[in-house]
Amino acid sequence: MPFQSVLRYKGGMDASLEIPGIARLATGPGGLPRYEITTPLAQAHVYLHGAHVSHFAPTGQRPVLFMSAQSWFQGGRPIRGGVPVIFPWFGPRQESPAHGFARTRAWTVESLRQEPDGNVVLVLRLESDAETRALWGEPHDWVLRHRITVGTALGMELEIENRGAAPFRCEEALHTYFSVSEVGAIQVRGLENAEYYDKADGMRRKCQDSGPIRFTAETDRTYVNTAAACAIDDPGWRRRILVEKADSDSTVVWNPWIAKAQIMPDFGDDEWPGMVCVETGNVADNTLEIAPGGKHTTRTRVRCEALQ
Ligand code: TA6
Repeated sequence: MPFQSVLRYKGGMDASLEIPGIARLATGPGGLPRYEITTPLAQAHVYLHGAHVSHFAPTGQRPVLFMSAQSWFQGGRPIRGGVPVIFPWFGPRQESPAHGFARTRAWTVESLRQEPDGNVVLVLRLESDAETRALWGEPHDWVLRHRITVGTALGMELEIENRGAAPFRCEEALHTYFSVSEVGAIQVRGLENAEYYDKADGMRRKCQDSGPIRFTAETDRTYVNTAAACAIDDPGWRRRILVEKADSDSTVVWNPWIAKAQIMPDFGDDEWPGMVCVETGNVADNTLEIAPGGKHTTRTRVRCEALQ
C-alpha cells in the first residue's frame, strides 16, 4: 500500500486534501460536503457538518451504522444516524439545542493520511468562537479534534483541548447508531451490574442486573462509572458488533421504540426495529473538568465478528 504523505491544511475546505482513489471530498445530500473513503479494507462517509461519520462498512460486510431515511442534511440541524458528536452538554438544555452544538457546526479538515497498514486517518477540527461562547453562555476557549480511523475497524477519538485560562466542565459523547437485524432479537452485553439513569422512567437511578440488556420497550439508559466495552449480539445477521472504549466512564443505550419513533420528524415510524444506540462518552456523574491547557480524549473502536 503506497504510503501517502500527511496532507495538512487548516481553515476551510480544500478540495486538494484528498487521497486519489482512496479519499475524496464529494457533495452529499443537502449539498453538504462529505469525505467518501474507499479502501480494500472498508468504506466510510464523513460529513464536515458535525464531523459526522454517517457510514461505515468493512469490505464485504453489511453497513455497521444505522442512518435514517428521513434524516435532515442541512446546516443547523443534526444528521439522524451514524455518529453525532455531542459537546459540550448531553441531552436537553433550556433554550439551547439538545446535545450541544458541535454536531451542527461546520468542522474543518486538519489532516488526512493513509497509514502503511492501509487505514485512513482523517482529523477534523472545531474551534471556539464568539458564536459558540454565546451558545454555551460561557467564555471558554477550546479546540475539538475528531480523529477518525477507517479500516477493518472504525476508530474514533474525540479530543477536547482547553485553550482558556480557566478550567471548564463539559459533557461529551460519540452518539453511535448501530444497524441491527431486529432490536427485539439482539442483546447488549458489558453493562451487567452497572448503575444507570433510566430516562424512560423519570431518570430514576437503577442498577443493571447480571444479565444482558434486551429490548421490549423504549429503552433510554445512561450508564455511569463504567469503563466496560460492550458487545451487540445480533443473531438475525449472525454478527457481533464490539464497541471498545478508553477514557470514557459513561455508556448510553437507546432505542426509541414505537411512540418516540412516531414523534421524531427525521426518523421513520418503522425504523426503530433496525437500530440501537450504544454511545461512548462522559456525561452526568462523569462530566469532565478540563484544566487550562489540558486535553481529554475519549476513544472508541468499533469492529464486527461472526456470531456463531
Ligand atoms: O442518547 C439518547 C438520547 O438522549 C435520547 O433521549 C434521544 O433524545 C436521543 O438521544 C436523540 O436525541 P436527538 O437530540 O438527536 O433527537
